[in-house]
Amino acid sequence: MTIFKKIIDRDIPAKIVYEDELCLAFHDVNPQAPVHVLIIPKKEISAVDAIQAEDKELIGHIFCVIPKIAKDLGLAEGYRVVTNNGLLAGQTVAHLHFHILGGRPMMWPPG
Ligand code: DGP
Repeated sequence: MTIFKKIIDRDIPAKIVYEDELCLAFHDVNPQAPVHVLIIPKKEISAVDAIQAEDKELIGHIFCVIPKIAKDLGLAEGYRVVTNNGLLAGQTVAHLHFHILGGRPMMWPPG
């Protein structure tokens, strides 16, 4: 079981900013920007690589929710959505998550 499943189950605390039947969003414990929120499916999907065709609606739903969260967090001027897939990309938690980063200018290319 991952740490994010424990957050979904309320076994460990998190600063939750959004929740519905399909997904949960909460502040990252190690923020890389003034605003750094993670949005995760409640379904246990380990990574982008593990997304199945049956998850299309769920993933689409998450991307419909992201702009609402960004607006609520005051990111009208722009924000970045990032997902790390696999070790080389720096994925450290094996539960699919999208980082929502904002509140400062973002560099490109990313590191
Ligand atoms: P990634 O490296 O893409 O797998 O991102 C995992 C993120 O999860 C990382 O930015 C730190 C965050 N994180 C890890 N453990 C916890 C936790 O227990 N609570 C919260 N809120 N965030 C966590």
